[in-house]
Amino acid sequence: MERTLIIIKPDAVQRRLIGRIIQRFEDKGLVVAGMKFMHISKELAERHYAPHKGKPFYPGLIEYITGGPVVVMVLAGYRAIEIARMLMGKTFGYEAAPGTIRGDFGSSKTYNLVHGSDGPETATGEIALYFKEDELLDYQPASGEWVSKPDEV
Ligand code: IDP
Ligand code: MG
Repeated sequence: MERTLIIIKPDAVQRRLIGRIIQRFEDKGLVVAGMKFMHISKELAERHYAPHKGKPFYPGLIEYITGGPVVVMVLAGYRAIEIARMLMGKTFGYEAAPGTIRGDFGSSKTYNLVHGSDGPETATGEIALYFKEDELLDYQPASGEWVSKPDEV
């Protein structure tokens, strides 16, 4: 099963949207493989967002992601990366489609509620930033292939 790193960002935690955001991922069939509630340090934020260093929004992004506690999760499932990104919606809230997390809960460029890995290599690297392998659990959800059937044609 594919894994992706999801962060419920400080704005979503402050706005008490944790449950509703996790619900959307679960509803679609993704399962929680790991989860922690933490305050991201400046050092960790800089490692996570290293690809954006030098961009005009980078200082504000570091301030944002370190500005309060977050929920960090690894979600697992068939096509987990792509599905999570689709549920999140486009980066800027004002461009994100209704029905997506970002589209339904805000219109900000910076404060966009949720992070999700953007590809398999990014996912592997980001997961390693936040979790040790033994903190991630592999199991089959009881719904099994009624919700997600990887081998269908
Ligand atoms: P993504 O989160 O949809 O993958 P990225 O381009 O990787 O988007 O940007 C990382 C984060 O940086 C965004 O989620 C958002 O919080 C912030 N960000 C990106 N572009 C801008 C911008 O132009 N202005 C302000 N904040 C931005
Ligand atoms: Mg990104």
